Order: sequence, then C-alpha cells, then structure tokens
Amino acid sequence: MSDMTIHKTTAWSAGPGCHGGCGQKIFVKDGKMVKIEGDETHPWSQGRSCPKVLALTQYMYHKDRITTPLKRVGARGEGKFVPISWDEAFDTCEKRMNDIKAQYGAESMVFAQGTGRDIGGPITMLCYSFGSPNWVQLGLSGHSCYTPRLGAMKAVFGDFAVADCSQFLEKRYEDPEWVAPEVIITWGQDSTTGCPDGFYGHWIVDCMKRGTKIIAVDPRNTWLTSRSVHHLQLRPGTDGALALGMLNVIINEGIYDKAFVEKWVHGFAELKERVQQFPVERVAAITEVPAEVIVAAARQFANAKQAAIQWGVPVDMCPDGTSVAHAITCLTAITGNIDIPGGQVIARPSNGVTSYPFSTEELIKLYGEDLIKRLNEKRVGADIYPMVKNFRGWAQPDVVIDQINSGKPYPIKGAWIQTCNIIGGQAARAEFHLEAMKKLDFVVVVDLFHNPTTMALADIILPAATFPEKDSIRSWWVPLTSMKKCVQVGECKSDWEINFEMAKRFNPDGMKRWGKLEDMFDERLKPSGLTFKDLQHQGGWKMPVDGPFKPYRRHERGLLRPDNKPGFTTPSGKAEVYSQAFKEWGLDPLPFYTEPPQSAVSTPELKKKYPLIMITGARSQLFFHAEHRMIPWLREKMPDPYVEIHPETAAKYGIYDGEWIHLENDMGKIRRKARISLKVKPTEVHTMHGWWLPELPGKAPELFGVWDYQINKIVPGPHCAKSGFGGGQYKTTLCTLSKIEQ
Ligand SMILES: Nc1nc2c(c(=O)[nH]1)N[C@H]1C(S)=C(S)[C@@H](COP(=O)(O)OP(=O)(O)OC[C@H]3O[C@@H](n4cnc5c(=O)[nH]c(N)nc54)[C@H](O)[C@@H]3O)O[C@H]1N2
Ligand SMILES: Nc1nc2c(c(=O)[nH]1)N[C@H]1C(S)=C(S)[C@@H](COP(=O)(O)OP(=O)(O)OC[C@H]3O[C@@H](n4cnc5c(=O)[nH]c(N)nc54)[C@H](O)[C@@H]3O)O[C@H]1N2
Ligand SMILES: [Mo]
Repeated sequence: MSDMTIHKTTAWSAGPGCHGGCGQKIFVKDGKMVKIEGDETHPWSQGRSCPKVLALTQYMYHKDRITTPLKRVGARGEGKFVPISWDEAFDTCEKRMNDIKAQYGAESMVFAQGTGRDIGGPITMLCYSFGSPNWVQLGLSGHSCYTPRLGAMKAVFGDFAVADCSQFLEKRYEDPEWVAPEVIITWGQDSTTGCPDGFYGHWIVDCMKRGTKIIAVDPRNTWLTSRSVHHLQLRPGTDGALALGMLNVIINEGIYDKAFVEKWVHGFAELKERVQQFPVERVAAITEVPAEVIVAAARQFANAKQAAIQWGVPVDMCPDGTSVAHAITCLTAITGNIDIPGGQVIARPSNGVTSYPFSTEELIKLYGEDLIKRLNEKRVGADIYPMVKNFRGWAQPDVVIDQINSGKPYPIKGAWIQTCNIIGGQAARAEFHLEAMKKLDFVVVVDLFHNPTTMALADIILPAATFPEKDSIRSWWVPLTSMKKCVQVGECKSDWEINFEMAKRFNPDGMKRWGKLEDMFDERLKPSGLTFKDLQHQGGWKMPVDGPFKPYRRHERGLLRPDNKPGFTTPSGKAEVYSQAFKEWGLDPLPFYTEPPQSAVSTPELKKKYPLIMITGARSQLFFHAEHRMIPWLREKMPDPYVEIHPETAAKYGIYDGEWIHLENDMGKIRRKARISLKVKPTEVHTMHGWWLPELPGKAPELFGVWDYQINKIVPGPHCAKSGFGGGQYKTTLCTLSKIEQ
C-alpha cells in the first residue's frame, strides 16, 4: 500500500459520461487507478457516488477501449480499422478538413456533440477556429434537451434559475440564509435517477427530510411520485396545457403574489387574458389529470411561502417545448418565487467563469457583432428560426440532417463527431440519419469505445480520455472546480488537448495567445481571481462570494444587470411573462399549448392502428444513454432491454412477463423483453433508449444489433416547434405490441 496516492478531482464526462460535477477521490497505484471514492468534503456531492462512477475501473481499463488513433482501411461499415500515430491522425484530419473548406467552404463541416459533457468549450473552440458556424447536437430532434428550458428562462428572467436546495451556499443546509422549499414540483424530471443538468437528485431527498412536500408531474409512477402529496399523472406531451391550467387557477383565484407582480412582473394582464383559454375542466380533458387534482396542486404551490420547480427533458420534448417551459416559468414568476431562499435561485456560471466563450452574448462581447453576423449568415436553420439565430449559437439539428441530404442551400460534406452516438442513441429516426450521413466525404469520431456510429461512419477515430485522465475546469453553476489528470491510459488524450491541437492548426493567429492549454484555463479563470494552479492548491473547488454570483435577492440589490440598476436582465427590467424577446423574434410572446403530433386528437386513424403511447428514455442509474452496456458490473444489473407494460394491457395482448416481443409502428419494429409493471398506465408503455449490444458483431449491417434494439429506429422526426427548439417526439410516439413468431 505504500505507494498508493489519492487525488481529488471532479467527475464530469467520460467515465460516468454524465453532466457531472461531483467530487471524487482517485486512488492511484503504479500509475493505475485502482479505486474511486466520493469526496466527503465536496459541498455538492458530500461523498456520494453513482453506480457508473463506482464501476469506473472496469470502464477505464476495459479490453475494448480504444487507446490509439484509428484509421479506417476497409469500406465504410466493414469494421476494419488500423492503429495510427497521433501525428498521422492530426495530419489526416487537417488535410481532409481543409480540402472540404477549399472546395465547399468552412460551413460544409459540421461539429456534432452529444449532451452537456465537458465539450461545449472544446468543440466550439475547434468549430469557430475552423471557421464553421455549424455546431450542433446532431440528431437530437428540436434540440430538445435543456436549450428550450434555458431559452424560456432567459426570455422571462434574463437569467437561468434552478430549484434552491442550498447548492449555492458553502454551508449548505446549515446556512442560516437558506430555508427549505415548502413545495418542490418535480416536473418531468426524475432527478433522483439521473442527477441531470448540474442538479443532484439527493438534494431533493435532503429537502424532503427537512420538510419539503413534493408535487410530481409525471405520466409514470416512480420512487419520487410515490412520495408526493399530489401526483399529476398527465398524458405525455400535454405539459403546456397543465401549466396554463395551473396559471388559470392561481390567477383567477387571486392567489398569486400581488406585491411581486405589481412591482416586478411585466405583462401580467396579457397573461391573465391568455390563461382564460385554459379553464381547468378543459385542461383536465386534455391532460387526463382530474380537475380537482390540478386545482389542489395549483393552490398548494401558490400558497406556499416559498416553492420551487425542478423540471426535466420531457418539458423540452413536448411540442413547442420552449413555450411549455415559458408557461412553467410563469408559474415561478407570478408566485414571486424567484431569487428568494427556497424558491428558484438564479444560477450563473461560477464566478463569471465559462470554459470557452460559446454563448452568442459572450462571442459578441469578445469578437464583436461582425463574427456573429458572418456566422449567422451560414448557420443552418438561422434563417428559418430567429431563436436559433439570436439565442444560442447552435445550428438546428433537423435542418442540418435535411441539408446533408439535399445539399441545399449549400452542401455539407464532413462531420466532426465528439461525445455523441448519433446512430446508437441521440438521433430520432436513426436509420434516416445513417443513410444521410453515409453521403459525407469525411467523418471523424472522438470516442472511447466502438459503437454503431464509429462502425458505420468513422474514417478516423480519436481516443478520448476519461475524467481522471484529464485537466480541465468546470463552472456549470457552482462550485468553480478543476479537474486534475492523475493517470494516463494508452495514448488517449482529452477532448481539450485534441481540439486545442486541431484549433491551432486551423487558426494559428487566433490561438497563439495561449502557448499551452493551461494558459487558456488561466485566462478563462481570471474573473475568479484564481489561476488553474491556485484552484488546485485550494482543493479543486471554490464557492461564490457575495455579489452577482451568490444568492439571494440580487434583483433588488442591483446585482444582476450590467447597468447595476435593480431589476432583472430583461428589456423592461422585470420578469417578462409577456416576453419582448420572443416578440422580437417573431414568436408568440405568451405561452401557448400545442397537441402532440401523434395522438387521438391529432391523428385519430394512427391512434387506432397504434393505440399505445410510447414513452422512451426515462433514465436509469446504471447507464448513460447508449453507453456502459459493456461494463460487467452495470450490465449484470440490467442484462436486457425491457418495456414496462401495465398488467391490463399485457393481458389484452396476451403477453407474459419476461416474454420477448416487438414494439412496432409504421417506421418498423424493435425487440424488447416484456416487464409487467404498475409503473405505467394501461394506455402507455415505457422503454429505455440507447440499446445496442456490444457483444454482437459491430460491422454493418449488424452494427451491434442496433436495428433490433435501438428504439429511435421507430421514433419519428422532424421536430415540432415554431422556435426551432423543442418538440422531439421521444416521449409521445404511438406504437403497438406484437408477438415474435418463433
Ligand atoms: N444515469 C443517467 N443519468 C442521466 C442520463 C442518463 O442517460 N443516465 N441522461 C442525462 C440527460 S442528457 C438528460 S436530458 C437527463 C434527463 O433526465 P430527466 O430530465 O429526469 O428526464 P427523463 O428521465 O427522460 O424523464 C423524467 C421523468 O419524466 C417522465 N415523463 C416522460 N414523459 C413525460 C411527459 O410528457 N411529461 C412529463 N411531465 N413527464 C414525462 C418520465 O416518466 C420520467 O419519470 O438525465 C441526465 N442524466
Ligand atoms: N428515445 C430517446 N432518445 C433519446 C433521449 C430520450 O429520452 N429518448 N434523450 C435524448 C437526449 S436528452 C440526449 S442529451 C441525447 C444524448 O445523446 P449522446 O450524448 O449522444 O449520448 P450517448 O449515447 O451517451 O453517447 C455519447 C458518446 O460519447 C462518448 N463519450 C462519453 N464521454 C465522452 C467524453 O468525455 N469525450 C468523448 N470524446 N466522448 C465521450 C460515449 O462513449 C458515447 O459513445 O440522447 C437523446 N436520445
Ligand atoms: Mo439530454
């Protein structure tokens, strides 16, 4: 044991794969990680770990891990790759990408990422250094993850906000300024399972232990819904109507926060008028939630002294997800639950640090309007969707894939894919995506394992590092943290190292101010007054001190706005339930409701043919999306993909528990093991996404069984959102069940 060393770092990205942020202790012996344990001194995670972190040794040292750059030698899909040196890999990427740029323009390369890992920084650095505006979560229909929620909050409050579980205070629950929310609405989020978006599920449990009551909005029964005071078990995708109905109750009963509305809310009269279209009986009919439950929940939320809402990706995946998020944000605004202890706490990147200037706002600040103008001229979808243009520098994913197909208005010829498995999990209508992407001239995938996307498409594969193998910084809300490299596996490099090298090749002038990566971290960290080394010396994390980055009541103290006047960072300085930003972007300034594109109302004939509503992708603690199926400790706990079926439904279809069946609709069918379960209503089924079987042959057409098991083969696109953001049909597709003929 004598030579064992312990290194503290932050878990984020490869390994657990997650949105991360928890403090971990890495035990290293003879240059290898031998054990990992939660860091009990870390203010966010307080020593906790999830199964994916605990299985990390199996992940890092897995026999199938890719540990050198690879070059494809056979035809695409044949699965033949040979190891090459980093020099050859970098040179090849540089040459092939420059060829595309010379022939078609830089915009003909797209830079595709998956969810919010440590990637927004490295990938935009590379994308903009190459000169392309097309940074995109490719395949994620409607960019229906987080972006709609962020957009709505930005429009209403000018800032983002999250449920206050004391996470912005170093002393946490012991801090005298904090009070527990009387009520937390968990709205389409099972945070105890997924710890999504810089929020930890155990915080909600900690609050419950301190008196918080839960109102759960979820079509399924979960651990959390079973402990709620009200479970609003709505029909999937009808959240917008529910929120508008709750607003109707709160406004018409006069139980909103009158003083706050008077002083701080812009457009209340217009909102009041709008919600009259949503009397509770109508909403009950749309959502299938009994009217008295809607009324009781609305009253409990509004009458609480302080109350919070913690919401999840199903909100974004509703049709017009941005508007659904807008409606829910209005609930917070009119009850005065913003910027107060135990309410919705304004969340800004820690100490004003961001890992790279990738928000439109910051890019303008740094490089001027010109760059943005130039990028927006070519950004895919910006001409169609003003919000794509003005809010976040994404290209619109559904439009990108159509453009890869059509070549109009300009051809797309290459893709740099980093942290995403487009074919195995991220993309709706996965086969359509594969067929389109096969047309690309050059595809790079930066990943850790082979998967259906690497097999089907990659010309070059670059091996990425897990979190104990990398240096980085993280400022997703608080605390500001550093990640410290303490081991090396094979020749793997971090996404930062890879993209830093490539960005220098494409943009030597712009990148020359940073000799090495750490110089860039130091520059980014400047607002915090710390260098990368300082941050590490003080234990790897820093909580915010009083000012614009620490709660509460910052709007009253003039700490939010750049002009230092009291108020929110909106045009009116108020919480804009009637959003001037939306209006300017040609969108409805008030929240509205859109029926799911497939339903008894929208498509009665289809509903007869496919009577079941298929909810997909409720998270499991064992896997992150399409990852981890090759990790023995995790797979052992869930060997087979299953579908939850209500006993009445199973009886109707003559299906027994454990039987392999097909889930089917006009797009095709995939296999699932039946799990008879009271978690779902008789009218609905639920199954997880991201299934492919690493133990099956990887070459095309098998692609690890992806077409037998990947649910997104039968999840349609395109999206359904006037803003361009929201409305992937991941939670609302219709299907039926059928027997597998032996
Ligand atoms: N372990 C693990 N953690 C993860 C992930 C993972 O794959 N594995 N993924 C990460 C990512 S990228 C994300 S976006 C988050 C997602 O995590 P969450 O935001 O929690 O979203 P889901 O797990 O999809 O669904 C949460 C709950 O919403 C319910 N639901 C389904 N459809 C609807 C609907 O139409 N309306 C309402 N109100 N509820 C509905 C589901 O039944 C489920 O219980 O998790 C992140 N964390
Ligand atoms: N049916 C259905 N489909 C869904 C959803 C759903 O609810 N239902 N949810 C959607 C949502 S919300 C999202 S965000 C997307 C997520 O989609 P993705 O983010 O694409 O999800 P993953 O399957 O985890 O693929 C990530 C890939 O990146 C690799 N990877 C992990 N960490 C790192 C890293 O640090 N560096 C590099 N270079 N590679 C890394 C992994 O090995 C894996 O191959 O999926 C969407 N797909
Ligand atoms: Mo997501």
